[in-house]
Amino acid sequence: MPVARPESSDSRVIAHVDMDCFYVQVEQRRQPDLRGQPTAVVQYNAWKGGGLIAVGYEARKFGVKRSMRGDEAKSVCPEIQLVTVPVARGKADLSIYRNAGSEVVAILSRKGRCERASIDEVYLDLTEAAEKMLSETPPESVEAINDEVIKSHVLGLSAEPSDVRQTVREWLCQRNADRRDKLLACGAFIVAELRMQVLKETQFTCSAGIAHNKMLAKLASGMNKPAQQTVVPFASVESLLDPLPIRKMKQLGGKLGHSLQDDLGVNTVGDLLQFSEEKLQDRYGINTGTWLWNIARGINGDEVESRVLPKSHGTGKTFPGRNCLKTIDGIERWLSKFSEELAERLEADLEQNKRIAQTLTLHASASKANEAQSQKKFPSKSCPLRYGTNKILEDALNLFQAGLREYLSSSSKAHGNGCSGWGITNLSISASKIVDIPSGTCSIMKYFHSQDQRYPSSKEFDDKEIHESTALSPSVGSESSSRKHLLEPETECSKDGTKMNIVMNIVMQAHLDDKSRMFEEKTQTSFCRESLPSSTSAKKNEPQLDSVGEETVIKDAISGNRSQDQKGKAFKEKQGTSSILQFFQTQNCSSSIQEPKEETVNAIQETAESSCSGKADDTVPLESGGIRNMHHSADQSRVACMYKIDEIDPNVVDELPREIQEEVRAWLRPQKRANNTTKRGSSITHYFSPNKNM
Ligand code: TTP
Repeated sequence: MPVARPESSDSRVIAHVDMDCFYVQVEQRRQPDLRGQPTAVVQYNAWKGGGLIAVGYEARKFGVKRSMRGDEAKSVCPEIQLVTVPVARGKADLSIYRNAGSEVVAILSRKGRCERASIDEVYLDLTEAAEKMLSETPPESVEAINDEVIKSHVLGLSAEPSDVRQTVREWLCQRNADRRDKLLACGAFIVAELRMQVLKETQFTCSAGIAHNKMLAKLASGMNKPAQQTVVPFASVESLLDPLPIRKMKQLGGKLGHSLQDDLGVNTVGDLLQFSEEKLQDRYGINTGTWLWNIARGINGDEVESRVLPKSHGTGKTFPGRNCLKTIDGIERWLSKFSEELAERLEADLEQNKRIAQTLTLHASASKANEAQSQKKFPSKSCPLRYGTNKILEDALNLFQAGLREYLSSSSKAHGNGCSGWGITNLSISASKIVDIPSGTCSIMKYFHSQDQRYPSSKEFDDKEIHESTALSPSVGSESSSRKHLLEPETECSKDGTKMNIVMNIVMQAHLDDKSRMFEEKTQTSFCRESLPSSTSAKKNEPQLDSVGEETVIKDAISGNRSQDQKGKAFKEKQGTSSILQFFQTQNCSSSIQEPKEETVNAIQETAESSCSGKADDTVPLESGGIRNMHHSADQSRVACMYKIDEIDPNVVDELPREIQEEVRAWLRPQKRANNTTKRGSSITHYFSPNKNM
């Protein structure tokens, strides 16, 4: 749903930079012989020459379009060079394009806040840089204006073709202009400079839109391509928006756009101007009504987020027509490849960027075997993400099974009889809710990562763990509302919360892994699904969707990775380790560890430091790497373990592996200083007390 945000200021300078025929440029850089030749990049599937996914501008002149297949492109442009996307694991491997996008982002982010919006698009907030230029070297003082700036398209300027350059120069340098337009003129200088730098360092061209908000900048960036930039002066906003087909606007391509057309007769953005805000609110609700009223006037307060790294990692494949997947074995084979790739990318993100992802989402589309199914979408499903190829595979399969059950049951209900046929035409998994690991956590992560993932945790999902994912895009895994504030990185407070979250996660997982290991040794029963052929493991783990009551539960996000020879070494060396386990035993927390049949889930809830958050009830679920349930409910076998960060007993640190004790102590110190009302000397029992008053 669109969110109506008032503009913080209409004197912002926002740029949207979009690479030109991006994959083609990447391929032309790899194979310089292709430069200047009509070129397109085609998908891996060779049917009819493969589907075109990127078309170079030379090929566009011949009428080649992205909607064509290679054979058709050849018929309209016999000289066209078709390059197949690189392939790995039987599917397209986009890493060269992703990495090329990162090169560009690194350059563009030099001048202001930078938001990577997709593999080849970036928003920049250049307000500060433009203000600096305006005060220090305003455009009229620049003696030799670079040609790239003069080539800017300034919307609303009218001039004879022979005078265009002079008219643009005059607009850029006008002394008496509105300050907001002067800032945009400075933005044009800065963006031209950045684009030239991108070309110099990467050999890629890009186009850009420069305006006072994201919406207008994005609209403008595609207006003059390739390798050009377009500025939207204040006075031109209305004429830009007026004729735009309403369905072309972001968020209006779907139902809302249809309703505007069918119910209100609104076909262009200009048509919207005739409706009052109240009328739009009456019809579409307060938020959407205001948002519509705003966009008709070019008002958009969305901030450029500071994000140079991707928001999510996703991988998938389409299986059109007869290639659709019809068996669980087939699904598993592909999920296995996807899991491997996703795990590799998550590892790289952790290693290079110190980030962890928290949500795994599975998306699928099913072919429509009958009328009932044609009305039903295969539901996307999410769950907390566990690291490691096999764990991702296991969880993805469980998500698939859960989605399939729902899909089939609703189809057969609608159909009134059994309906078991299914065929998957599109399958993907993604990792989202990516957060930074707070500084100082890295060595801890390394500690656990240096060891194998030998002991996976719970194999079964619970209804409360598998979330319906409403997001259509793989990049956005949806979360239940009670989890929305999990590991919010924005505030210092939440950073500390995250820090502790991770530490406690590790502590819990390490201990519970230890416990499960003991159990395993005792019973000679292997929980180690990785030791089984993946198909066996996955099938054995078909989810039993038991309910655990109303509380949202969170399973582990960070796997404790431990090698066989090192397993439990650090913990077993420590006599004190057992006290945490004992505590859980006495609290019945670990009762289900003893009973593998009573598979439940882990959830430990942590209360975020209320003094920071300003909300006493700001409970944050702590993702536990454990194996069994720690959840509080009327059922005493599930105990909620609540703690406050500021009440952490420093003694708990003694229970950690020696290698990381110092680091954790350092984290706790500022917490203690920050709150001198903290009760000291509380015991581990007190600290984990399930009955603690939050
Ligand atoms: P776009 O920015 O949509 O297009 P483009 O960069 O190829 O061309 P333009 O100059 O018109 O912006 O997409 C960026 C890349 O994303 C594109 O080069 C290939 C890839 N892509 C796909 O793989 N599939 C798709 O359906 C689309 C639209 C893009």
